[in-house]
Order: sequence, then C-alpha cells, then structure tokens
Amino acid sequence: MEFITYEQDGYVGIVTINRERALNALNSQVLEELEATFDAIDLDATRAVILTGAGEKSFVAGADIGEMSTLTKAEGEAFGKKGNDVFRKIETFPLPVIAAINGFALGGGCEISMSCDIRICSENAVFGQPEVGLGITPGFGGTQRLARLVGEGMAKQMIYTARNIKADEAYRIGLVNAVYPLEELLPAAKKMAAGIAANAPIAVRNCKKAINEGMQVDMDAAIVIEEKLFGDCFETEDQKAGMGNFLEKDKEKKLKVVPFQNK
Ligand code: CO8
Repeated sequence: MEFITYEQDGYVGIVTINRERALNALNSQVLEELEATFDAIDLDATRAVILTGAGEKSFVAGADIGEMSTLTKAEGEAFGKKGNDVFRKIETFPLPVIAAINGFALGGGCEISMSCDIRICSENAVFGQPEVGLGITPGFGGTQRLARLVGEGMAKQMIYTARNIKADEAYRIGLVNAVYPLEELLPAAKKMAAGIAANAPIAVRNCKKAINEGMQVDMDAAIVIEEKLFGDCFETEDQKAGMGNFLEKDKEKKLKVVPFQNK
C-alpha cells in the first residue's frame, strides 16, 4: 500500500490515509487501497476501527481535483460510484468506525467522515462541501448524509454556500461529537474505541446494524429490525457471561465480562 497504513492496537484497528503532500486528497488509488484495507481487517481480532489522516493539517482535503478535472460525464459518474461504494462499505462495515478528524475535512473528506459511525475532531478541523464552487455537486454521499446528520436546512446552507465551518461550529450543529486539542485527538479516539471493544462484540455489531437499517425504514419496520437483532444476542456466550456476572453480584467479574465470543 502506498497511501494507506494500518495498525492493529489490541482490538482496535487504526486506518490512516497517508498522502500528506496532497493533504490526503482521495484519488482512485487511495480509494482502492482504502477498500482493500477494510476488506483485510480481521473481524475476529478487531472490535472497533479508527479512521484518520496523516500529518497535523488535514484529515482529507477532498477528492483529487487534478484527477477529476478532465473527467467526462460517464467518467465522473463512475468516479462518484467508486467513492460511494467504498464509503458505503465503511458505513455498513460490521464494526463501529470512529473518524478522528485531524484538520481539513472538505468535500470528499467531510463525506468520508460522515460514512463513519462517530466523528470527533481536533480544534484545527475545518469542514465544508465546497463542490458548487468547483462546478460540481457533492458526489460521495454529501447531499444525502449531511442532511440526515445536521438537518435539511443546515445541510442546504452549507452545500449551496460552499462555506467552510470550523470545529466549534461543527460541534454546535452536531456534525461532530467532541473537539480536542490536536495532540489529544488520537488518544481520545483510542480510548473511545477501547471502551467500545470492552463491550460484547455481537451486541455492539447488532446495535450498529439496528440503528443503520432502522433509520432507513418507518418505525413499525424499524422496531422489527431491532427485535430480530435483540433476539439474536440471546444464547450467545456474551449474553450468558454479561448477565451471569451481574446476577452473581461479583463486582470484579461484572467489570470484566471478557473474553466475549466474537462471532
Ligand atoms: N485535490 C488535489 N490536490 C489537493 C487537494 C485536492 N482536493 N487539496 C489540496 N491539494 C494539494 C494542493 O494542490 C497542494 O499541492 P502542491 O503542493 O503540489 O501545489 C497541496 O495539496 C497543499 O495544498 P495547498 O497548498 O492548497 O495548502 P493550503 O494550506 O494553502 O490550503 C486547502 C489548504 C484550503 C485545503 C486547499 O488545499 C484547498 O482548498 N483544497 C481543495 C479543497 C476542496 O475543494 N476539496 C473538495 C474537492 S471536491 C470533492 O471532494 C468532491 C467529492 C465528490 C467527488 C465526486 C466525483 C464525481
């Protein structure tokens, strides 16, 4: 891999987009390597994933403008599909993915963060969908996910004006869950990921599936999705250990319901 690094830290996988000379902009190769990296994550040995960018300035400064500049209509659509397929893979990845946004998250950078389950950022982070200033629409899910996350009115304002917002505003509108000094961002992401990893993995996966799939349907159908995934947890080692420890009132054990089964 030229542009993606992967590190396994216990149960946590850390994916870093590493194309610093272009502020980690997404060209076709970065997208392909990103897809291959997620495909290769060992689902038995990993319980949460962190996605971040290399360096101290940029998470991802968008799709690669140089590569896009000469595309035909058909090629533009194909490039959009390529990004959308990878981002959808992240969104539906069986494990929670935390975006640790360490700087610019513009265009495709904002969009990839929105395909993650949770976004936290550094104080120097800048978010925006600048596409209309470049003569295109957001093409990696921005018109869809931004409205779902921050509401239609705010999403339309950000997209139509192409105005960037800073970390504090991103926090205020609910685009990110927390803002940290840059040096504290990755430690905070790791702490959150470790907290997730300490919980029952089957239950965590089923929660992701229930929330993601339930958000796409009406409440009657959503509740049925939850019921099935709730039922699916019973008879697992995790459920037996988790509830057993509680009933035994063994405080030490209750805090340590590991090792959970991971299938
Ligand atoms: N693509 C390609 N190269 C980039 C990009 C990018 N998106 N962003 C930065 N770079 C490169 C610069 O060209 C520069 O390279 P070089 O040193 O060779 O000249 C290097 O990174 C450093 O950038 P700057 O010198 O510009 O750094 P500054 O600190 O002065 O500015 C900015 C930082 C403000 C982030 C500035 O680089 C910028 O505005 N970048 C573009 C941001 C942008 O508009 N992103 C959105 C792109 S469109 C998009 O993402 C659409 C997604 C959906 C596509 C669907 C397709 C169908």
